[in-house]
Formats: sequence, C-alpha cells, structure tokens
Amino acid sequence: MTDQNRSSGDMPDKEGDARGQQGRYLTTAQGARLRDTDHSLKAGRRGPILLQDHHLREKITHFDHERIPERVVHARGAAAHGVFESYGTASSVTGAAFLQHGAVTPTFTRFSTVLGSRGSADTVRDTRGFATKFYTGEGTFDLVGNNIPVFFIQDGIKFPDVIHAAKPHPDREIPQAQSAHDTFWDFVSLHTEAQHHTLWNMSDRGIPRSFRMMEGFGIHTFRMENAEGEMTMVKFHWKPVLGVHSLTWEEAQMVSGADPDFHRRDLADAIEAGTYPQWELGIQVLGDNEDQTFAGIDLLDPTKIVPEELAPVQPIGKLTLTRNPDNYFAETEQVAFHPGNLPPGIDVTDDPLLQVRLFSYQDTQLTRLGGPNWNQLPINRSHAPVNDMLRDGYGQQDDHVGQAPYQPNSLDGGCPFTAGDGEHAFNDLAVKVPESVKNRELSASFEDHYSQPRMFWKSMTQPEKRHIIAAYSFELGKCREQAIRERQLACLAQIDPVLCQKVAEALGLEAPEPAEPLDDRLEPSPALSQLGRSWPVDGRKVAVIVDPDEDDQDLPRLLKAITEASMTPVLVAPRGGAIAGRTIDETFATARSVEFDAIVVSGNPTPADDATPSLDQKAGAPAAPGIDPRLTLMIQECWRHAKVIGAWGRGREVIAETGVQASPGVVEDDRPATVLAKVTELLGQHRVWKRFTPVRG
Ligand code: HDE
Repeated sequence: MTDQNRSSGDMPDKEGDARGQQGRYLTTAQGARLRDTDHSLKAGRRGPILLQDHHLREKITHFDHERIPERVVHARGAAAHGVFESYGTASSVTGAAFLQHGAVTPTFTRFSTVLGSRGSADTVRDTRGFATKFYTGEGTFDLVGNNIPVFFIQDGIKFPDVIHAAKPHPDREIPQAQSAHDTFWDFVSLHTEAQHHTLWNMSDRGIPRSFRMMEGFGIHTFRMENAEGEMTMVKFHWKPVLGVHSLTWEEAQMVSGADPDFHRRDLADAIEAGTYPQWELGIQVLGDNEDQTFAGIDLLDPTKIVPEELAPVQPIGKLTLTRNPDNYFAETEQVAFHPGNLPPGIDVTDDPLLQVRLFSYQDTQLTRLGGPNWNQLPINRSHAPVNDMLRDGYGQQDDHVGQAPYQPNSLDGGCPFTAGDGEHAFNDLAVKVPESVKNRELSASFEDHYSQPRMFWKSMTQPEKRHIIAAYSFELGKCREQAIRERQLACLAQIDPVLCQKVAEALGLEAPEPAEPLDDRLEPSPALSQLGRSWPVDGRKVAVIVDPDEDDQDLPRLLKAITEASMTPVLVAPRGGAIAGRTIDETFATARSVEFDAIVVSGNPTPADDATPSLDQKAGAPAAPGIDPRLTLMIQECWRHAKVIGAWGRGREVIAETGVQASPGVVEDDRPATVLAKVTELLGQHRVWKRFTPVRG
C-alpha cells in the first residue's frame, strides 16, 4: 500500500476479495475504530491490567498464533507471480488448452532449498525446488520440480528415510541446512541409488548463483494425450534464458554470512528493476511403448535422465516472472503445490516416486495449512470455475448454496453436471497395466545405479570436475565415522577412478578398486556441462570502486553504460556520501566481494580510518602500501573466485599493488568504455574459467 492511498482512505490495490486492509482507521478485527493501541487498559496509571481489555486480548492472542508449521521439506523459499505464453508447439502431443498456440496463463512460481529451516541461508549446498502453479482455464496445473533432474530414491516409501538422514541430527539438531554430516553420507553410501543425485549435488548445480540461473526439471516422466486421443510420454525441462550458473563453494559459504537472503534478494531485486527472469519450458518427447523405456533407459526410474543428445528438449512456451508477492506469508508461505493438480491432456505415469507424491502433498497441507480448505486460500484458488461437492471443514471460506451436495440428485436439478466429450473434462488415460502379482519389488532395470553417474562425471569439464572433487573432499571431511567415508569412497570408485583417487588423497585414505567393472554404456552428454557458451548479463552486479575525493568525470557515463547493458552498478567507496551526484551504495565496511559478479576499479581511494590490517592478505603478504586492506581483499577474492576484474586511471595502481595484473580476465585500459565492453563480454561466460587449474591424475 502506498502512503498516498493510506492517507486518502482508498482501498489497497489488491485483486478480488483478498483485501486485508480497508479504510484509513485502525480497527479491531470486527471493524470498530480504535483510539489507542499503545497502552493496555489498567486500573489506574500504575494499576493491574483488566481482563476486560478486548483489544489487548485480541492483539496478543492473534500474535501468539501467527506462525504455522514450516514445510517439512523445502521450508525456505522465495516466489514470484508471472505469465506463461505458449508457443503452441506441444499441440500435436497434448490437448491441454494452456499449451495451445497463443494461450497466456497467469502463474506463481516458488523456488526453495530442501533441507534448511525457514530462516536458513540461501546459498547452502542443496537441491533447489522449482514449483510453478499455472492457473489455467481448465483447472490448475502444478509442475512441482527441482533444479536437479534425478532424485535420491526410486520409491516414495523411502522419502522419510532420506529426509531423516539429511536433516540435522536428532540429538543436537545440527548441522542446519547441510549435507556434510554423517547421517546423510551413511544413508547415501548404503543406498546406492542415491549416488546419481548426490553427484549432481556435489557438482556446481548444488550451489546456484541465482534462482534466475537454474534449470528446472519435472524429473518424472509424464504422459500427454492429444486431441485425437494419442498418448506419448514426456519429461519437462525449464531452461533459463540467462543460462545455468553457479557460485564457487568459497563464495557460497561467505555469502551465507554476508547476505543469507542472497537468492531471495536477487530474485526480488531483478523483478523490481524490470529485468524479468525468464525460462523456456521444453519437453522431451519419448513416445509410448509397453516397456516404458527410451533408448534402453527406464522412464519410470526417477534416478535416470534421458540425455538431451538422444531426445532434444523442444521448447513449448516461455515463463516470465513479472511481479513480486505483496505479502510473503499470504502468498509464498501459504501456496500449496500438488503434483496431482493436472489439466486435461496431461497425466501421471506409474513412477513409484511420483505415485507416493500424489498422496503426500494433499496430506501435508492438512497440518501445515490447518485443514482441508487450503485450496480456498487466495493464492491456491483455481482461476477456472469451481463447482465441487466438498463442504464445510476448518477454515471454510465459501457460502455454498443449494440443497444437494451429492450426486446423483434431483433436488438441485441434477446440478452440478458431469462433463461429456468435447467439454474439457479430465481424462484418466487408459494405460495398460502390466499383468503381475502384488509384491514389494522394483523391476530389475532399477538396479543400475552407476551408468548415469559415470556419464555425468565424464560429461564435466576440468573446472567442473575440480569443484566436484573439492565438494566430496569437504563433505566427507566433515564426517566423523571412518567407515562411512570408506563406504562412500567405494561408491566413488564405481563412478570414476580419478574422482575416487583425488577424494581419497584429500581424506588421507587409500582409494579402493571398483567392485564391478565400470559401466560405460552411455556416451558423455555435453549438455550436462554449464561451460562453453555466452549468456546475457541481465541483472549482474558490477562493483565500481570509486575515490570520493576525486572528481571522476567519466563516472556518470560509465554508470549509464552499465545500466544500459542491463547490469546493476554498485558504487563502493571507503566511506558513505556521494560522488558525481550519485549516492555511494556500499562502503568497504558493508560490502563483500561475493555480493558482486565483477569488479571495476576507477580510483585509488585513500584508506578509511577504520581500515585495519587484514590477515587474509594474499600469501600472508603485508598490506599493499596506501591501499585499504579491505579493497585489497575484495580484489584478491574476486581473482580467486575467477571473476572479471577491470581497471582504468588510478584504479590501475590498485591492480598493480594487489598483484593480480596481467592474468586472465584482468582488463586494464585507459578508456573506461573499452574496459567495460571487455568486462561485459567476459561476464557473459560467467567466470574466467582459465584461472582454474586442470585435474591431474
Ligand atoms: Fe516433494 N514434498 N516430495 N519432491 N517437493 C513437498 O509438500 C514429497 C519430491 C518438491 O514450494 C512437501 O507442500 C514426497 C520430488 C518441491 O511449496 C511434501 C516425495 C520432487 C516442494 C513433499 C517427494 C519434489 C516439495 C512439503 C517422495 C521434484 C516445495 C511441503 C515421494 C520433482 C513446493 C509441501 C513448494 C514439497 C513430499 C519427492 C519437489 C511433504 C513424499 C521427486 C519443489 O508433501
């Protein structure tokens, strides 16, 4: 609500009946205007408080019950409204109206970490949730996916096990939002179908740079049905227009302290700045056969992908996030997704993980949102007309009319009616169920746990492999039980000998031999690597180091050029104030290198009085003379994290003193425009990958 409409008494600008605040006066929950909300009603100025104080009791009681249980998983998240525009390219495989040519559908997307509590840091190593509600005219479609295309378990009955193992230890409730602990590695090393997902977690995918720069995957295979009643199996993919990019591990850890809300802030800032995040939705079309396989890969096994080289991802529409939520609790916290929310033309498969999810999401809301009417919360309401026969229950919002909430009936004239052919009804697809006997088993194809992890490892470039080795070394280094480390090394031996050897070296252990011959049945899939292309730099943050004591003539032009390139300049100086008519955004006391994607140095500012010598100086060297040690640290960290560094004018003195000059990705020139052009070009590749040394072995 703006101050203007608050003072004019206008209603806040909200849709539908969801207005939380009306009129300009403070009132009780019943609408009675209040004179005072700062003092309780007492028997005299210094006397006891009276039970009669209804406003006090209402205010405190409501406050006492403000919290609801956090999600049992994916508790920490951020979300945004958006719009999905269909290309119409899926119309040959699905009759879903929102996927027909030109259809435009409002959406709400929530991103999340999996393991941490609501207040945990954003940049921990973890899988990210990527859940989108499409409010289609034929009913809501929820695509409840992750940023990693495979899952830890093949059968949903194991979900409590993997989550209990990954959550903090039950005795001390530590560590928070981490997989680097004994119980997690105990489980995944014993339950080897988890090795594929774990390898993705240890790769750069586990520490995204931004929600805006993550892929999303439906993981399971779904079915589609077209207007002619033909069925096909598909997998859903979200492809970010900005490319897939990650933090380095050191950055991720530092950001957790410097800005625990890094991803949440990044998403909201980008939307507010009008650099709307976008993804293309794509499908892999996988045909239909009785085996439910594609190129020998079992499509019901959620620990397997179908490499894009075998089945290309075909774009079917574009999602644009255009609006931040008005109220975190009402929207982001109360949104409830459910993989069973499907429109006509899309259906589930018999993937045993998906089948359990179809039960769990409905069930969990009963506790989290306090009853069966959570679909009536504004954020969860269908945009298609609803005429169900569900009645009453806690939190009922609707004033249902009529006599006969049952079928068949004659008292309400038979209404509501079931839909016939051509009336957009959901069609349970007539899929043949294989003849079998009841049992608690999976098919033999699910026993292959290593062909795909090995393919993933072989598809990585050198810097990516180096990061994976470092991640395993860190995580297993945090385990206390030697037997768990050794068991996980045995799993790594089955993925790749170099990976196993390097991690074993870091742990000071012998690398075991693989128990089985290595499974090389799959070729590497270059699409799995994040490197090797150039991407738009929209919303990237560029730190501009300035000297507030110098009259920098070039600065306004430079800032304009950064903004015109859709990036965000952040002016950083030893102290606050203004330069060239612009307020300084951050000081050396508030800024950390990890908050920026690149750094350019335009001056050599005099160190501030509060500058203290830093022990973090490169190789323990003494502080460079005349340079604020926090600036030295900032530049050296940028260098270590393979970020682009630029300098001109007196900024070049800083570069020379910090010892990073003349190395890859350090751009120096007398003309700021030349420096900026080169910095922008290099930023398109995300990092200066040449700074990472290859893995030898
Ligand atoms: Fe979930 N999952 N999940 N999950 N999941 C939940 O639902 C569950 C799985 C995913 O932003 C819960 O409303 C089971 C796979 C996302 O609100 C719960 C199993 C994938 C979100 C639940 C899985 C996901 C959830 C917790 C194994 C990727 C956050 C709160 C059978 C395809 C949605 C809630 C949001 C949330 C159960 C496995 C993604 C308890 C039992 C696989 C993105 O219902």
